[in-house]
Amino acid sequence: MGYEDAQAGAHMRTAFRNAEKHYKRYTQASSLSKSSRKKVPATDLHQVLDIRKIGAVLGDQKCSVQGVSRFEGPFDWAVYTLDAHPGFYFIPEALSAAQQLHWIVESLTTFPQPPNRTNHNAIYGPLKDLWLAYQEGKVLKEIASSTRHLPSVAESDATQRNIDVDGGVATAKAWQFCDRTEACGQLSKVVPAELLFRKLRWATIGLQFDWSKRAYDESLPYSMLPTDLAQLAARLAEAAVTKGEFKAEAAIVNYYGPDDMLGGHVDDMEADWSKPIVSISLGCKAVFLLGGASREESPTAMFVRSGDVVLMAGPARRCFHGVPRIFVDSNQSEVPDFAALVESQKGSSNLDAVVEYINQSRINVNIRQVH
Ligand SMILES: O=C(O)CCC(=O)C(=O)O
Repeated sequence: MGYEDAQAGAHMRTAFRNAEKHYKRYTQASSLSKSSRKKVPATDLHQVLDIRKIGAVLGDQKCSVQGVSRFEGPFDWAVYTLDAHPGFYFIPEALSAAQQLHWIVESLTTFPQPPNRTNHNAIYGPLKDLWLAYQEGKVLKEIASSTRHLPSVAESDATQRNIDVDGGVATAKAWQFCDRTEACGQLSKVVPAELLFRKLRWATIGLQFDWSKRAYDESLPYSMLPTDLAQLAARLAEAAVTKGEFKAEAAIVNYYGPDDMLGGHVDDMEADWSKPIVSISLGCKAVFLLGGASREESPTAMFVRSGDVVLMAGPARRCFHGVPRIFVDSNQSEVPDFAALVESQKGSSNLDAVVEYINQSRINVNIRQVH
Protein backbone atom coordinates (compact mmCIF):
# COMPACT_ATOMS: atom_id res chain seq x y z
CA MET A 1 0.00 0.00 0.00
CA GLY A 2 1.28 3.49 -0.83
CA TYR A 3 1.69 6.30 1.67
CA GLU A 4 -1.35 8.23 0.38
CA ASP A 5 -3.65 5.19 0.55
CA ALA A 6 -2.55 4.77 4.13
CA GLN A 7 -3.71 8.30 4.99
CA ALA A 8 -7.21 7.77 3.57
CA GLY A 9 -9.90 6.41 5.87
CA ALA A 10 -8.03 7.23 9.10
CA HIS A 11 -11.37 8.04 10.78
CA MET A 12 -12.62 4.47 10.09
CA ARG A 13 -9.69 2.79 11.83
CA THR A 14 -9.01 2.22 15.50
CA ALA A 15 -6.59 4.54 17.29
CA PHE A 16 -4.08 1.66 17.57
CA ARG A 17 -4.27 0.92 13.83
CA ASN A 18 -3.81 4.59 12.99
CA ALA A 19 -0.65 4.69 15.10
CA GLU A 20 0.64 1.55 13.36
CA LYS A 21 0.02 3.16 9.98
CA HIS A 22 1.72 6.34 11.11
CA TYR A 23 4.95 4.63 12.21
CA LYS A 24 5.09 1.91 9.56
CA ARG A 25 7.97 2.05 7.08
CA TYR A 26 6.76 3.10 3.63
CA THR A 27 8.81 2.17 0.60
CA GLN A 28 8.23 2.66 -3.12
CA ALA A 29 7.71 -0.43 -5.24
CA SER A 30 10.98 -0.94 -7.11
CA SER A 31 8.89 -1.75 -10.23
CA LEU A 32 7.74 1.91 -10.45
CA SER A 33 9.57 4.13 -12.91
CA LYS A 34 11.49 7.07 -11.42
CA SER A 35 8.95 9.58 -12.78
CA SER A 36 5.95 7.82 -11.19
CA ARG A 37 7.61 7.55 -7.77
CA LYS A 38 6.31 10.00 -5.18
CA LYS A 39 8.40 11.21 -2.31
CA VAL A 40 7.49 9.37 0.90
CA PRO A 41 7.54 11.95 3.71
CA ALA A 42 9.79 11.12 6.67
CA THR A 43 7.80 9.72 9.60
CA ASP A 44 7.05 12.33 12.24
CA LEU A 45 8.65 10.87 15.37
CA HIS A 46 8.29 13.84 17.71
CA GLN A 47 5.66 12.06 19.86
CA VAL A 48 7.81 8.99 20.44
CA LEU A 49 8.99 8.86 24.06
CA ASP A 50 12.73 8.47 24.42
CA ILE A 51 12.93 6.96 27.89
CA ARG A 52 16.73 6.62 27.78
CA LYS A 53 17.01 10.38 27.30
CA ILE A 54 14.23 11.20 29.78
CA GLY A 55 15.93 8.94 32.34
CA ALA A 56 19.19 10.85 31.91
CA VAL A 57 17.32 14.15 32.54
CA LEU A 58 15.43 12.72 35.54
CA GLY A 59 18.47 11.34 37.34
CA ASP A 60 17.39 10.67 40.95
CA GLN A 61 14.56 13.24 40.93
CA LYS A 62 11.22 12.01 42.22
CA CYS A 63 9.13 14.11 39.78
CA SER A 64 7.85 12.88 36.44
CA VAL A 65 8.96 14.15 33.02
CA GLN A 66 6.67 13.57 30.02
CA GLY A 67 4.70 11.07 32.15
CA VAL A 68 7.86 9.03 32.91
CA SER A 69 8.94 8.48 36.56
CA ARG A 70 11.88 6.75 38.20
CA PHE A 71 10.76 3.64 40.09
CA GLU A 72 12.46 3.43 43.44
CA GLY A 73 13.86 0.11 44.61
CA PRO A 74 16.98 -1.88 45.30
CA PHE A 75 17.40 -2.95 41.68
CA ASP A 76 20.55 -3.56 39.66
CA TRP A 77 19.35 -1.06 37.04
CA ALA A 78 17.50 2.27 36.81
CA VAL A 79 13.82 1.37 36.27
CA TYR A 80 11.17 3.75 34.90
CA THR A 81 7.37 3.62 34.90
CA LEU A 82 4.78 5.40 32.78
CA ASP A 83 2.16 7.35 34.74
CA ALA A 84 -0.51 6.38 32.17
CA HIS A 85 0.30 2.62 32.15
CA PRO A 86 0.41 0.95 35.58
CA GLY A 87 2.22 -2.39 35.49
CA PHE A 88 4.60 -1.29 32.72
CA TYR A 89 8.32 -0.89 33.47
CA PHE A 90 11.18 0.23 31.23
CA ILE A 91 14.82 -0.65 31.98
CA PRO A 92 17.15 1.23 29.62
CA GLU A 93 20.55 -0.30 28.80
CA ALA A 94 19.91 -3.33 31.01
CA LEU A 95 22.30 -5.51 28.99
CA SER A 96 25.93 -4.67 28.20
CA ALA A 97 27.06 -4.87 24.55
CA ALA A 98 28.82 -8.18 25.31
CA GLN A 99 25.63 -9.64 26.83
CA GLN A 100 23.61 -8.42 23.85
CA LEU A 101 26.03 -10.06 21.43
CA HIS A 102 25.85 -13.30 23.38
CA TRP A 103 22.02 -13.44 23.19
CA ILE A 104 22.04 -12.42 19.53
CA VAL A 105 24.35 -15.37 18.75
CA GLU A 106 22.11 -17.72 20.79
CA SER A 107 19.00 -16.37 19.03
CA LEU A 108 20.52 -17.13 15.63
CA THR A 109 22.20 -20.45 16.32
CA THR A 110 20.62 -22.24 19.30
CA PHE A 111 17.08 -20.93 19.83
CA PRO A 112 15.74 -22.07 16.43
CA GLN A 113 17.06 -25.64 17.03
CA PRO A 114 14.56 -28.50 17.57
CA PRO A 115 12.74 -29.30 19.80
CA ASN A 116 12.15 -25.53 19.78
CA ARG A 117 9.62 -24.73 17.08
CA THR A 118 9.75 -21.95 14.52
CA ASN A 119 7.36 -20.56 11.92
CA HIS A 120 8.96 -23.05 9.45
CA ASN A 121 7.72 -26.12 11.36
CA ALA A 122 4.26 -26.03 9.79
CA ILE A 123 5.70 -26.46 6.29
CA TYR A 124 9.02 -28.27 6.68
CA GLY A 125 8.88 -29.88 10.10
CA PRO A 126 11.81 -29.34 12.47
CA LEU A 127 14.85 -27.79 10.73
CA LYS A 128 18.17 -28.62 12.35
CA ASP A 129 21.15 -26.25 12.00
CA LEU A 130 19.38 -23.63 9.89
CA TRP A 131 21.97 -20.91 10.64
CA LEU A 132 24.84 -23.28 9.75
CA ALA A 133 23.12 -24.34 6.54
CA TYR A 134 22.66 -20.65 5.63
CA GLN A 135 26.33 -19.91 6.36
CA GLU A 136 27.40 -22.90 4.25
CA GLY A 137 25.17 -21.82 1.33
CA LYS A 138 23.10 -25.01 1.52
CA VAL A 139 19.63 -25.65 0.17
CA LEU A 140 16.75 -27.58 1.67
CA LYS A 141 15.51 -30.28 -0.66
CA GLU A 142 12.43 -32.42 -0.51
CA ILE A 143 13.70 -35.98 -0.42
CA ALA A 144 10.43 -37.89 -0.20
CA SER A 145 6.73 -37.40 -0.69
CA SER A 146 4.78 -40.60 -0.54
CA THR A 147 1.30 -41.83 0.33
CA ARG A 148 2.42 -45.43 0.93
CA HIS A 149 5.61 -45.54 2.94
CA LEU A 150 5.46 -43.61 6.21
CA PRO A 151 8.95 -43.68 7.78
CA SER A 152 9.26 -43.30 11.51
CA VAL A 153 10.29 -39.83 12.63
CA ALA A 154 13.29 -41.20 14.50
CA GLU A 155 14.62 -42.99 11.37
CA SER A 156 17.16 -40.33 10.55
CA ASP A 157 18.35 -37.37 12.57
CA ALA A 158 19.52 -35.56 9.48
CA THR A 159 16.10 -35.78 7.86
CA GLN A 160 13.53 -33.12 8.55
CA ARG A 161 10.01 -34.51 8.52
CA ASN A 162 6.57 -33.08 8.27
CA ILE A 163 3.83 -35.67 8.38
CA ASP A 164 0.25 -34.82 7.38
CA VAL A 165 -2.70 -37.13 7.75
CA ASP A 166 -5.56 -36.14 5.49
CA GLY A 167 -8.82 -38.18 5.41
CA GLY A 168 -7.03 -41.33 6.56
CA VAL A 169 -4.34 -41.08 3.87
CA ALA A 170 -0.95 -40.42 5.34
CA THR A 171 1.57 -38.34 3.40
CA ALA A 172 5.16 -38.19 4.52
CA LYS A 173 7.26 -35.27 3.35
CA ALA A 174 10.91 -35.26 4.21
CA TRP A 175 13.37 -32.42 3.82
CA GLN A 176 17.12 -32.32 4.16
CA PHE A 177 19.80 -29.65 3.87
CA CYS A 178 22.36 -30.45 1.18
CA ASP A 179 24.95 -28.72 -0.99
CA ARG A 180 23.66 -26.77 -3.95
CA THR A 181 25.52 -29.06 -6.37
CA GLU A 182 23.82 -32.12 -4.90
CA ALA A 183 20.39 -30.56 -5.52
CA CYS A 184 21.32 -29.53 -9.06
CA GLY A 185 19.01 -30.93 -11.73
CA GLN A 186 16.65 -32.32 -9.15
CA LEU A 187 12.96 -32.01 -9.97
CA SER A 188 11.64 -31.89 -6.44
CA LYS A 189 11.39 -28.69 -4.43
CA VAL A 190 14.55 -26.90 -3.35
CA VAL A 191 14.63 -23.91 -0.98
CA PRO A 192 17.84 -21.95 -0.25
CA ALA A 193 18.70 -21.95 3.48
CA GLU A 194 19.42 -18.23 3.09
CA LEU A 195 15.79 -17.60 2.11
CA LEU A 196 14.56 -19.73 5.00
CA PHE A 197 16.69 -17.76 7.41
CA ARG A 198 15.47 -14.44 6.03
CA LYS A 199 11.92 -15.71 6.52
CA LEU A 200 12.49 -16.85 10.09
CA ARG A 201 9.92 -14.86 12.09
CA TRP A 202 9.78 -16.60 15.45
CA ALA A 203 11.09 -19.45 17.56
CA THR A 204 9.58 -20.67 20.82
CA ILE A 205 11.81 -21.92 23.62
CA GLY A 206 10.89 -23.72 26.82
CA LEU A 207 7.21 -24.75 26.94
CA GLN A 208 5.95 -24.78 23.38
CA PHE A 209 3.12 -22.64 22.15
CA ASP A 210 0.41 -23.71 19.70
CA TRP A 211 -0.47 -20.58 17.73
CA SER A 212 -3.57 -22.15 16.14
CA LYS A 213 -5.06 -22.76 19.61
CA ARG A 214 -3.39 -19.70 21.19
CA ALA A 215 -2.35 -21.92 24.08
CA TYR A 216 0.69 -23.73 25.45
CA ASP A 217 0.74 -27.37 24.35
CA GLU A 218 2.56 -29.17 27.13
CA SER A 219 2.40 -32.46 25.24
CA LEU A 220 4.99 -31.11 22.76
CA PRO A 221 8.64 -31.98 23.43
CA TYR A 222 10.64 -29.04 24.78
CA SER A 223 13.90 -28.17 26.44
CA MET A 224 14.13 -25.79 29.39
CA LEU A 225 15.31 -22.23 28.90
CA PRO A 226 19.09 -21.90 29.35
CA THR A 227 19.80 -21.39 33.08
CA ASP A 228 21.70 -18.12 32.48
CA LEU A 229 18.74 -16.68 30.53
CA ALA A 230 16.26 -17.78 33.22
CA GLN A 231 18.45 -16.21 35.94
CA LEU A 232 18.84 -12.98 33.98
CA ALA A 233 15.06 -12.80 33.42
CA ALA A 234 14.36 -13.36 37.14
CA ARG A 235 16.71 -10.50 38.05
CA LEU A 236 15.23 -8.19 35.44
CA ALA A 237 11.68 -9.06 36.54
CA GLU A 238 12.26 -8.04 40.17
CA ALA A 239 10.84 -4.52 39.80
CA ALA A 240 7.50 -5.93 38.63
CA VAL A 241 7.20 -8.94 40.95
CA THR A 242 5.31 -8.30 44.16
CA LYS A 243 5.04 -11.88 45.44
CA GLY A 244 7.31 -14.90 45.02
CA GLU A 245 9.93 -15.30 42.29
CA PHE A 246 9.67 -15.08 38.53
CA LYS A 247 10.09 -18.54 36.96
CA ALA A 248 11.12 -18.36 33.31
CA GLU A 249 9.23 -21.24 31.68
CA ALA A 250 8.80 -20.15 28.07
CA ALA A 251 9.99 -17.53 25.61
CA ILE A 252 9.11 -16.28 22.17
CA VAL A 253 11.97 -15.02 20.05
CA ASN A 254 10.83 -12.58 17.35
CA TYR A 255 13.03 -11.86 14.32
CA TYR A 256 12.40 -8.59 12.44
CA GLY A 257 13.81 -7.74 9.02
CA PRO A 258 13.73 -4.15 7.64
CA ASP A 259 10.04 -4.23 6.62
CA ASP A 260 8.69 -6.46 9.36
CA MET A 261 6.31 -5.33 12.04
CA LEU A 262 4.36 -7.00 14.82
CA GLY A 263 0.69 -6.03 14.84
CA GLY A 264 -1.13 -4.96 18.01
CA HIS A 265 -2.05 -7.86 20.27
CA VAL A 266 -2.52 -8.81 23.93
CA ASP A 267 -0.48 -11.56 25.63
CA ASP A 268 -3.04 -13.27 27.82
CA MET A 269 -2.24 -17.00 27.56
CA GLU A 270 -0.32 -17.29 30.81
CA ALA A 271 -2.16 -18.24 34.02
CA ASP A 272 -0.60 -15.71 36.41
CA TRP A 273 -0.74 -12.12 35.15
CA SER A 274 0.90 -10.79 38.29
CA LYS A 275 4.15 -12.15 36.83
CA PRO A 276 5.62 -9.92 34.12
CA ILE A 277 6.58 -10.61 30.55
CA VAL A 278 10.29 -9.81 30.38
CA SER A 279 11.00 -8.45 26.91
CA ILE A 280 14.59 -7.93 25.73
CA SER A 281 15.41 -5.83 22.64
CA LEU A 282 18.47 -6.66 20.52
CA GLY A 283 19.75 -5.03 17.33
CA CYS A 284 18.12 -2.16 15.45
CA LYS A 285 16.13 0.51 17.25
CA ALA A 286 12.35 0.17 17.01
CA VAL A 287 9.12 1.95 17.88
CA PHE A 288 7.14 0.05 20.53
CA LEU A 289 3.44 0.92 20.93
CA LEU A 290 1.71 0.41 24.25
CA GLY A 291 -2.04 0.92 24.15
CA GLY A 292 -4.94 0.23 26.47
CA ALA A 293 -7.36 -2.63 26.96
CA SER A 294 -9.09 -1.76 23.67
CA ARG A 295 -7.72 -0.89 20.26
CA GLU A 296 -9.75 2.32 20.44
CA GLU A 297 -7.35 3.73 23.02
CA SER A 298 -4.55 5.79 21.58
CA PRO A 299 -1.21 4.04 22.27
CA THR A 300 1.95 5.56 23.72
CA ALA A 301 4.87 5.24 21.30
CA MET A 302 8.40 4.78 22.66
CA PHE A 303 11.83 3.92 21.29
CA VAL A 304 13.33 0.57 22.26
CA ARG A 305 17.04 0.09 21.58
CA SER A 306 19.43 -2.82 21.77
CA GLY A 307 19.90 -3.78 25.42
CA ASP A 308 16.65 -2.17 26.66
CA VAL A 309 14.16 -4.31 28.55
CA VAL A 310 10.45 -3.76 29.11
CA LEU A 311 8.30 -5.53 31.71
CA MET A 312 4.55 -5.89 31.40
CA ALA A 313 2.69 -7.05 34.50
CA GLY A 314 -0.70 -6.66 36.16
CA PRO A 315 -2.93 -4.14 34.33
CA ALA A 316 -0.32 -3.78 31.55
CA ARG A 317 -0.89 -7.47 30.68
CA ARG A 318 -4.32 -6.46 29.35
CA CYS A 319 -2.87 -3.80 27.06
CA PHE A 320 -2.53 -4.00 23.31
CA HIS A 321 1.06 -3.60 22.21
CA GLY A 322 3.08 -4.05 19.05
CA VAL A 323 6.09 -2.99 17.00
CA PRO A 324 5.17 -1.08 13.83
CA ARG A 325 8.69 -0.08 12.80
CA ILE A 326 12.34 -0.94 13.04
CA PHE A 327 15.07 1.45 11.88
CA VAL A 328 17.72 -0.19 9.75
CA ASP A 329 19.45 2.87 8.28
CA SER A 330 22.82 3.19 9.96
CA ASN A 331 22.11 6.82 10.95
CA GLN A 332 19.00 5.75 12.89
CA SER A 333 19.46 2.10 13.92
CA GLU A 334 21.77 2.84 16.90
CA VAL A 335 23.10 -0.71 16.95
CA PRO A 336 26.17 -0.92 19.22
CA ASP A 337 29.47 -1.35 17.43
CA PHE A 338 29.43 -5.14 17.59
CA ALA A 339 32.11 -5.35 14.87
CA ALA A 340 34.59 -3.62 17.21
CA LEU A 341 33.51 -5.87 20.08
CA VAL A 342 34.04 -8.98 17.95
CA GLU A 343 37.43 -7.62 16.84
CA SER A 344 38.45 -7.22 20.49
CA GLN A 345 37.32 -10.80 21.23
CA LYS A 346 39.09 -12.28 18.15
CA GLY A 347 40.17 -15.86 18.42
CA SER A 348 36.88 -17.23 19.74
CA SER A 349 34.88 -17.68 16.55
CA ASN A 350 33.97 -15.85 13.39
CA LEU A 351 30.99 -13.65 14.13
CA ASP A 352 31.11 -11.41 11.04
CA ALA A 353 27.89 -12.92 9.64
CA VAL A 354 26.14 -12.36 12.97
CA VAL A 355 27.18 -8.70 12.97
CA GLU A 356 26.07 -8.29 9.34
CA TYR A 357 22.68 -9.80 10.19
CA ILE A 358 21.99 -7.75 13.32
CA ASN A 359 23.00 -4.44 11.71
CA GLN A 360 19.91 -4.84 9.50
CA SER A 361 17.58 -6.66 11.91
CA ARG A 362 15.99 -6.67 15.32
CA ILE A 363 15.53 -9.60 17.67
CA ASN A 364 13.19 -9.59 20.64
CA VAL A 365 13.32 -12.27 23.31
CA ASN A 366 10.27 -12.17 25.54
CA ILE A 367 10.26 -14.48 28.52
CA ARG A 368 7.21 -15.71 30.40
CA GLN A 369 6.16 -17.59 33.48
CA VAL A 370 3.35 -19.84 32.27
CA HIS A 371 1.89 -21.26 35.50
O1 LIG B 1 9.20 -7.26 19.69
C1 LIG B 1 8.74 -6.76 20.71
O2 LIG B 1 9.32 -5.86 21.32
C2 LIG B 1 7.39 -7.20 21.25
C3 LIG B 1 7.13 -8.67 21.12
C4 LIG B 1 5.77 -9.08 21.59
O3 LIG B 1 4.96 -8.26 21.92
C5 LIG B 1 5.37 -10.49 21.61
O4 LIG B 1 6.10 -11.37 21.13
O5 LIG B 1 4.26 -10.76 22.13
